[in-house]
Amino acid sequence: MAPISDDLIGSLNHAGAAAQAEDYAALGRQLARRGLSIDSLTERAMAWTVAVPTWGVGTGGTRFARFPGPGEPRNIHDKLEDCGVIQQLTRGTRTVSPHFPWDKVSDYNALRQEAAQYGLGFDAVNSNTFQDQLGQSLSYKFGSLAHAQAPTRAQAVEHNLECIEIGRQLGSTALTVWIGDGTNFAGQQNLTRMFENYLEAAAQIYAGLPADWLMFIEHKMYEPAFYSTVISDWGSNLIAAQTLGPKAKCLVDLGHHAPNTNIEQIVARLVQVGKLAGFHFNDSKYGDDDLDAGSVDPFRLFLVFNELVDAETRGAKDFRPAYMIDQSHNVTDPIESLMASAMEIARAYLQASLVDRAALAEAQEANDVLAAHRMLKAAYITDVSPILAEARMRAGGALDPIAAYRAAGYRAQKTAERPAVAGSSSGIV
Ligand code: PSV
Ligand code: MN
Repeated sequence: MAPISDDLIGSLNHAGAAAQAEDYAALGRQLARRGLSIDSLTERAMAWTVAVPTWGVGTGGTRFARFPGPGEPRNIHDKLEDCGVIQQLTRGTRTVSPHFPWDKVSDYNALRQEAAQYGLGFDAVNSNTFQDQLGQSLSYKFGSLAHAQAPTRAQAVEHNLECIEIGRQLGSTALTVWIGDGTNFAGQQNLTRMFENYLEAAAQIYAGLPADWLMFIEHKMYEPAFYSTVISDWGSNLIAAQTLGPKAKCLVDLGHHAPNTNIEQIVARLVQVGKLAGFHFNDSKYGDDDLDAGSVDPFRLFLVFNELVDAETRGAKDFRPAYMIDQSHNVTDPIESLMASAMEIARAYLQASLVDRAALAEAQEANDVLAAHRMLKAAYITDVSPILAEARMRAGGALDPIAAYRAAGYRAQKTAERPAVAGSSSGIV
C-alpha cells in the first residue's frame, strides 16, 4: 500500500538522475583520495533507520496555542499512513514509536498488519502518566510513579504493564518511560521519598518486562515540574537504571538538558557503562524546544554521532541504541519536517563514519590538538548529500523527498479526505 504514486517518484528520480550521477562520481573520487569507499558508505546509509514518533505527524503546539494544520491525522490509522509516506520517500524510517493511550485500538494484531502494509514495524512503546485520561479514577496532577499515595502509583504501574502487553502484540521490544513527576515548590514533597517511590514503582514495571525487552528511562531537566523533577538528569537516570537491573537503560532526548550541556560526553559515559538506551532526536535553542533535528546546531548532532560511531568501531559492550525522533512541529508540515529531520540524522551518522579513527587516536596520543580537531571538522564539512540521495534512490525512495511530496499533492488530498476534528489528540507534545 503505497501512499504516493511510485510512477511519480520514478519520473522525478529519472529527471534528476544525470546530475545525481555526476555529483556521486565526484564525491566518490574525493572520498577515494581519502581512502574511503563511497559504495560501502552508501550501503551503510541504506542500512540506517530511525523511528518516527506517531505523535510527531500531528501539528504540535505550545502551552499558549496550537494552530492546527490542514489534513491532520485524526487517529492512529491516519498517522500510520503519514508515517508510510515518510518511509516511502526517505527509506530510512522503517519503524514508528507509538504512544499510549493516544494510539489505542481494539485489535493490535490488525494494527501491526496495517503498519506492515506501509513497510513499517513498531519501535519502543511510550507510556503516558503525564496527563489524565477521561474516566481515569486517580489524577496525576501531583505525580504518577513517584506520587505520594500508593494507589496512584499502582494505577501508573498498571498503565505501563498494559503498554508492555500492547507492545508485545505490536512486535515491539522496549518500553519508554518518561514521567513528568516533580514539584513546583520547595517543601512540596520530600525529594528522597519521591525518588524512592519512583524506584519501587519502576521495579514493578521492570518485573513485568518480557525476557527480550528493555526498559528505556528518559530524563528531562524540568517541565511540567518547575522546581524539582524526579528523573531530571542522566545521574538520576543512571541510578534508576542501575538499581533496576540490566534491562533498564537511559534514554537521551537531546532537548532535555540545560543549554550548552556537553551531551556527547553524557553519551560517551552511558556507552562506557553499557547503559545507553538510545535517543529521542530533536534540536533545541533554549529548553525542550522540540525543534527539528539538525536545524539549530548540526555540529552537536555530528558530535553525538562521533561518539556513537566510535563506540560501534571499537565494539563497545551492549551497544545497541534505539534511534527515535521526538519533535513538535508547530509551524511546518509535520511530514516535511520529519523527512528533513530523518535526513539530517542520517547525514550526521554518515559524516561521523568518515572520521579516520586510527589517525585520530594517533593525533590524540601525540597531543596534536589541532590535527585531531581538524579530522573531525573535515568529516563534518564533507557534503554527503549525494550518498544519502543514492541510498534513497537505490532503495526505491525519492532523490528529493520533499520535492516529491509536494509534487504528489498528498497534503491537499488528505485535507479533502480528513475533515478537521475539534480537540484532536495531537496537541502540546
Ligand atoms: C517529554 O517532553 C517527551 O520528550 C517524552 O518523550 C514524551 O513521551 C514526549 O515528549 C511526548 O510528549
Ligand atoms: Mn522525548
